[in-house]
Amino acid sequence: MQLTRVDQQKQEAETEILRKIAYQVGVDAETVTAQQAYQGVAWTVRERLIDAFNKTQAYWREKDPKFIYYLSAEFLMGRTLTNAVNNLGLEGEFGEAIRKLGYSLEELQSQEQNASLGNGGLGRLAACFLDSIATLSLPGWGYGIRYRYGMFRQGLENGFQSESPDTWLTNGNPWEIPRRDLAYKIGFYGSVQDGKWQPAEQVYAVAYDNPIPGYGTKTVGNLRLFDCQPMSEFKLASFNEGKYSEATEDKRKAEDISAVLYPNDATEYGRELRLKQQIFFVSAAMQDTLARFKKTHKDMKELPSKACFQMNDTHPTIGVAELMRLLIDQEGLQWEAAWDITTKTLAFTNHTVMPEALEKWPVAVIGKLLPRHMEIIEKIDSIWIESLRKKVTAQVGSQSPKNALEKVAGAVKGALEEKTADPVEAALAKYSIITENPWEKGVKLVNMAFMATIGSKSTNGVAAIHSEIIKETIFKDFYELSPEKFQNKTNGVTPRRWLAYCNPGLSKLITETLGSNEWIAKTDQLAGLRKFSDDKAFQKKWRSIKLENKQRLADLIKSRVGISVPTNALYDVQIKRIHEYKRQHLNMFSVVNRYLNIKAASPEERKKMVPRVVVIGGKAASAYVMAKKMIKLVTAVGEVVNKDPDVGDLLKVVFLPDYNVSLAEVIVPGAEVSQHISTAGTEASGTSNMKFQMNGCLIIGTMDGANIEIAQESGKENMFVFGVDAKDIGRLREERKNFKVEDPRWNKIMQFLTSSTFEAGLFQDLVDNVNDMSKANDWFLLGNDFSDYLRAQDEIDALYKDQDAWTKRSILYTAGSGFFSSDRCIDQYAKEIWDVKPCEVPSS
Ligand code: B1N
Repeated sequence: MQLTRVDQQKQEAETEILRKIAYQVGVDAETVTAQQAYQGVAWTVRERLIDAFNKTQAYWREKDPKFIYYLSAEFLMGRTLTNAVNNLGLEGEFGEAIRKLGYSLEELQSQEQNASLGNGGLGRLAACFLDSIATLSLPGWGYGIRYRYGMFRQGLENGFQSESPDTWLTNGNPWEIPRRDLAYKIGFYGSVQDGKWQPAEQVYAVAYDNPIPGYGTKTVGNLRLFDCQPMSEFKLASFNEGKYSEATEDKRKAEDISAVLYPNDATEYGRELRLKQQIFFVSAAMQDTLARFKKTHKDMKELPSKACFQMNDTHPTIGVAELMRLLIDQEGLQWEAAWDITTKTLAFTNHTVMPEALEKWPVAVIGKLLPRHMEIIEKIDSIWIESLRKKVTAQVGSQSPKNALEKVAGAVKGALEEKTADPVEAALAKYSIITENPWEKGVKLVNMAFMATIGSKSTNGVAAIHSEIIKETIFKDFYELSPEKFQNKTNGVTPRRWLAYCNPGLSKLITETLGSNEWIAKTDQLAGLRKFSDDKAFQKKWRSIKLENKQRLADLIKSRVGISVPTNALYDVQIKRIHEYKRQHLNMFSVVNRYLNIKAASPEERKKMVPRVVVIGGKAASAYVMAKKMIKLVTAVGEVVNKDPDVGDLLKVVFLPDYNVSLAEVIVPGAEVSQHISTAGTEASGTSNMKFQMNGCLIIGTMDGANIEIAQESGKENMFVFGVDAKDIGRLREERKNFKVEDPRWNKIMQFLTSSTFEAGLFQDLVDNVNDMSKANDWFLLGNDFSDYLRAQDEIDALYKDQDAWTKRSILYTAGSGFFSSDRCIDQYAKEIWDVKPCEVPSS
C-alpha cells in the first residue's frame, strides 16, 4: 500500500523522535518520562528549525539587505516548543508521534523551563517583536545577554514574597546553538593615552544563537545572546603555588557579568555591574555587526544603508559612545564622519517617564570602567552645546526677557524665568548630557536618555499618550529643537502566542466564523466578528469556550495555591509587576469594600450579589519594600475573606505566585475582566491590556497608556473607564496636601486594614501613604480615583447579570483588537524608522 505524503511525513517525524530519544536522551522509548519525551521532541523540532534558519541566513547573506538589530537587555521569551511547532506548521506531523509516546503537546510543553530573561512588559515586547520581525520576513536579529539566571522565582512565606534563583538551564536548552568559535573581546578599566585605550581587564563575549521562526513564512530569524567568558580559564601557575581560588578568579569574575538579570522593572539600579552588562552586550553586538558588514563592504559610510540599531530603552544607549569608538579607534574614521554614521544608524525607544527609571550614570563610574567612552561622551556633549550656543545667545540676547518668552524654546524660557545670573549658560545646561546630581553637590551624571536622543535618528514613545507626554516633559527642549525626530509607535503583541496558541478553543471558533485562519497573520480581519456580536447562537458558543478556559484557570489555582474557586463567578484579574503606580492596593481596597458589603448584607441581598474571583499575580523588585507590602496585603486579605463562612463562594481572593509568561498563557484566556488601573500618565503603554482585549476580556481602566487606544478601537462605552485625566495630575498632586476623601467607604476600609483583624501595625505605612497627608501625599492619587473606581466596579457587577450584553461586549473587544498586533507595530517601525524591507527565501 502506498503511503500518502502526509503519512510519510508523520512516519518520518516519528522515526526522528525515536532516534533522538534513543541517542540524544539515551533512554528506551517504552519507558520515557514526560521530561525525556519533551527532550526527544524538542531536539527533533530544533533540527527543522535549524534547517530553515540556515536557509534564511544564507539567503540574507547572498542578498545583502538592510538589517534591523534590536538591542535589548531583556528578552522575555517564555517557552518555545508549542510556538515553534505551530509557527513551523508541524502540528500535523508531530501530534500523532507525541500521542504514541503517551503524551500530548501541552503535557510536553509544561516540561519546558520558561526563558525569563526579562522583567515584564519591556522584555516581553522585545520577544513579541522578534516574532513579528520573522513573520514579516524582515532581515533582523535581536541582540542581548544569555543570563544564566533569569527573573527570580517567587514563592510565598507567611504571605510575603520570597525569592530564589531561576535555574532555567539545568535541563539544557535545545533551542540555542552555541557558537564557541565566535567570541568578541570586551575591555574594561585601564587608561587612555593619545586617544588610545588600554583596557586593564578583558573578557570574551561568546555568541549563542536562538532561531526565531516566523509564522506563515520560511523565514527564521535570530536572537543572538552573549555569554561572558574569561580570556583564560585557569591560571596554572597560581594553582601550582597552591593558590586555588586565585587560579579560577578570572573565570568567576567574567562569569558574573552574564550571571543574572537585574530584577527591576521601571527603576534604575546604578551599580557598576549593570553598566558592565550593558557595554558587554552592546559592544559585542556592534563588533559582530561591523565584522559582517566589512566582509562585503569597504566604505563605512554605507553602514546606515545596511544596518539600523534600535535601542530598547536606555539600557543599550552606551552604544552611542561605543559605535563612535569603534568607528574612530578601530576603523580610523574622523570624528565628523563617525558622528554622521552614528546618528543615521541608531534609533531610540523610551518606555517610561518614571524619573527613577531614567538611567543617569555618574561620570566617575563611566570614567573608571570605560575611560575612552567617557572622553567620547564629553566631546559629544561639548560639540552639542557649542552648536546650540549661538542659537541660545541669539534668543536670550536679542530681546528683553519678557517678550522673548512666547517665542523661544523651553530651555531658554525656563532660564529667563528663573532669572539666573547667566541665562545663556543656564539655558545651555538644560540641554547638556552631563548634569549635576541635584541631590549630591559636585557629583556629575551622564543623562543616558539625552545622549540617546542626540545620537539617534529617531526617538519614539510606545503609545499615543506616552509619545505626547515625553515631548512635553523629559524631552521638551529636545523636541522643540528637532520635532521631526520624535515619533509614536503604539506597542503590539503577537497574535500567535497570545491568541491562536494560548486559546485554541476561541481560535478555532474565530477561524470557523471568519471562514479561514488568515486572521492569525492579518488581525484586521478580526473586525469581521463584529457582525456576530448580537448573534445569540454565536454568543453561546463564545461563552462556552470562556467557561472551559475558566475551568482551566480554576484547576491551575487549585494546584498552585490549593484554593477552590467556583466557575460560575466573575473572574477578575490583575497580573503585572507589583508597583505603587499600577495600584494593586486600590484593587484591594475595592475587594475589602466588597467583603464588608457581603458581611453587612442579609441572606436575601447576598443572593442577588455577583460572585467574584479576584486573582492577582506579579513580582515585586527585591528591594521595593512597599511593593512587597502590597503582596502581603493581597495574601492577608485573602486569608480573611477565603475562610469566612459568611462569604462562601461570593468572593475569593487569590494571589498566584511566580507569575510568568506561561502562567499568563492560562490566565489571559480564562479572565473575564482585567484591571489596568495605573494613575493616568504613569503607565507608558501596557501590553497585557492588548492580550486581554484579543481574548475577549473586558477591561476596567484609567485613561492611561494604550488603554486609550484600546477604548477607541473597541468602543469606550464598552470599557469600564474611571479616574482623573493625565492633564490634571500635576495640579491634583499639588493640591493633595489639603485633600480629603469624602467617601465614607474609604474610611471604613482604612479602619479595617489597621484593625485587629491583622497583625498590629502591619499595614500602617501602606495606609498612611495614601491617607495621612501629614506624613505622605498619596503620590499615585488613590484617594482621588477611589469613588469613581467603585462606581466602575458596580457597573461591572450590573452588566454581568446580563450575560448576553456581557458576551456582546466580549466579542467586540476581540473584534477591535486587530490594531494591537505586533505585526502592525513592526511594520510601522520598519517603514517609518528602520527603512528595512522584507526579504523572504523564495519557495523552491
Ligand atoms: O515597558 C512596556 C510598557 O508597556 C510599560 O508600560 C512600561 O512600564 C514598560 C527599567 C523598565 N518601562 N520601563 C521599563 C524595565 C526594566 C528596567 O530595568 C525600566 N519597563 C517599561 C513596553 O513598552
